[in-house]
Amino acid sequence: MAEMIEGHGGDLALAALRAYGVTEMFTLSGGHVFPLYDAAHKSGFPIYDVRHEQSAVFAAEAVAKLQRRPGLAVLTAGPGVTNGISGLTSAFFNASPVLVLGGRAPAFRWGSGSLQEIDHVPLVSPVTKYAATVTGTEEIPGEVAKALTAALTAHRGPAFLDLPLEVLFSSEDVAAPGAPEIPVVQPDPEQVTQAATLLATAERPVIIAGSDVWGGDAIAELRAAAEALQIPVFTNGMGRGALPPGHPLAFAKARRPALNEADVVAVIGTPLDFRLGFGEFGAARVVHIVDAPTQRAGHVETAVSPAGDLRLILTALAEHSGRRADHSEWIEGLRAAEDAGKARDAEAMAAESDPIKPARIYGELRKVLAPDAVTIGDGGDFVSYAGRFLEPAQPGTWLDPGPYGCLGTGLGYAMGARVTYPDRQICVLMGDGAAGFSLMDAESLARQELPVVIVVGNNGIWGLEKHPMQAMYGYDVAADLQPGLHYDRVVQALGGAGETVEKSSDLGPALERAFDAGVPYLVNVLTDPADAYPRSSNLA
Ligand SMILES: Cc1ncc(C[n+]2csc(CCOP(=O)(O)OP(=O)(O)O)c2C)c(N)n1
Ligand SMILES: [Mg+2]
Repeated sequence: MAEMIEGHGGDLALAALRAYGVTEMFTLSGGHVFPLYDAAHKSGFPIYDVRHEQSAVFAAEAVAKLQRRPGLAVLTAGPGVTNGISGLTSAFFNASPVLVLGGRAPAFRWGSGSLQEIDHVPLVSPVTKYAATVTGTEEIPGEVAKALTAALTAHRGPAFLDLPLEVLFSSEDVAAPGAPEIPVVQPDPEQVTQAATLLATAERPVIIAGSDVWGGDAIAELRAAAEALQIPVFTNGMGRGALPPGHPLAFAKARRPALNEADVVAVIGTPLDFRLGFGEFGAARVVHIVDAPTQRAGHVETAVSPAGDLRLILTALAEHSGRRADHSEWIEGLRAAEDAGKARDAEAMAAESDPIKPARIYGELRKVLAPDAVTIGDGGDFVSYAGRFLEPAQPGTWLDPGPYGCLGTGLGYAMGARVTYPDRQICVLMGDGAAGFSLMDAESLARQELPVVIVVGNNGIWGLEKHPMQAMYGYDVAADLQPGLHYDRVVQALGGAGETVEKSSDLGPALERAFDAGVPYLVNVLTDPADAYPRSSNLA
């Protein structure tokens, strides 16, 4: 006989969540969701709270991205849920298995004008894989299981459930949920063989690997495939660091020559979107390897597009036994371009200038970051530089907002990262504009003893908007911030610490102090507002 669980809706939800490996919730208080808090409080399930609901969803997303298991945000009815929609949308674009549990005005008097009465489901349906209202207390475990199964099935993504007040507060005695069963998407073996043949026989093949390779736990299989077929690998998103920086097939700087000259480009686990020039690589044939048929590109013609579990597909590529072209000359040529790019970067990262240029900040940061440090980008130009100058040494350590490009992920992602890794360096690279979205959560981090380092590239402008607007119109509006502001003092006022840096020689010691501080610490670096990230193409 199935084991029974008994309790109010909060107890039932938590029992189901635990079965799927959820170990904490991120939330901002509201009476509609009290039973979820009660269940957590009684059973020692950690609750982390924030100052804006979007930080709760971003924190849950960081947990989902870093740990490849569901992240949970609990949001109160109405504005709690609507404040979380940018977070849900980011999770949707990033294939992050986030579950948002929302409170909901009582069903029994729906339409009478209860506080915060709104039907959330139509609002969140377009940006979730599963969205439903739970109509009875006894249905809670089954609905949580359905939502999490959808979230964890490739192509992964967020799910949403809302729980009417009386459904969550009532008690029931129901069967405990069984062990999770996540379906594996089987690729078509013909297509996989076709892809393997194309790559093995190409003269100048390139692999670009993205977030789903990490999310699908296929990093080792990617490496095996690249090594077996001898193909240079570029990465983006959570794929960064998939091959360690010193690996003979790991490339970052030679992207332009690689994509201009390649005859076959395999894009694995990432969409053919603006980050990849929409999948047009000159004369190259494109192999698009995706984790589910829904992810095949509709806007560009591909040579072949195997869809299914990336571990299975990449293992098949590694085991391909047909004819292979020799790629060593191609790899050597790219290595020369890579080395030249690295030398240029090293020069920029060491350059003295007054005011400081962002490149120098990353030069100093690289000296103090441990190989397993988690770095988080939240901003415009300052984060483009982070993407260029920081080289994650391990996969699953770089968090960017992804193709939805939502500013404001910073401190939410930092909270999720700190909860995931209590002892690693966690470092947010933040624009001064981006700081406005989440800096208040320095209070949440300080109060809950979650130290992180925040490095603000403070150019006094919305740089990524001001420079293009100047170039386009010869003037700019709505692109200025107050120059020289002391964002470090904001964090000090909220229970953390920090300092302002104006000279490049002061950067190193300031960063050392920041990582040793044991409290949220903001290093406010005044940078050159005239410096603009060079954007000559949408491959940036
Ligand atoms: C929520 C949201 N609002 C607006 C934008 C548009 N946007 C993209 S980058 C950017 C400027 C960011 O400025 P800052 O954080 O100071 O970084 P900087 O470019 O100055 O280095 C803006 C406004 C966005 N991506 N997301
Ligand atoms: Mg700025």
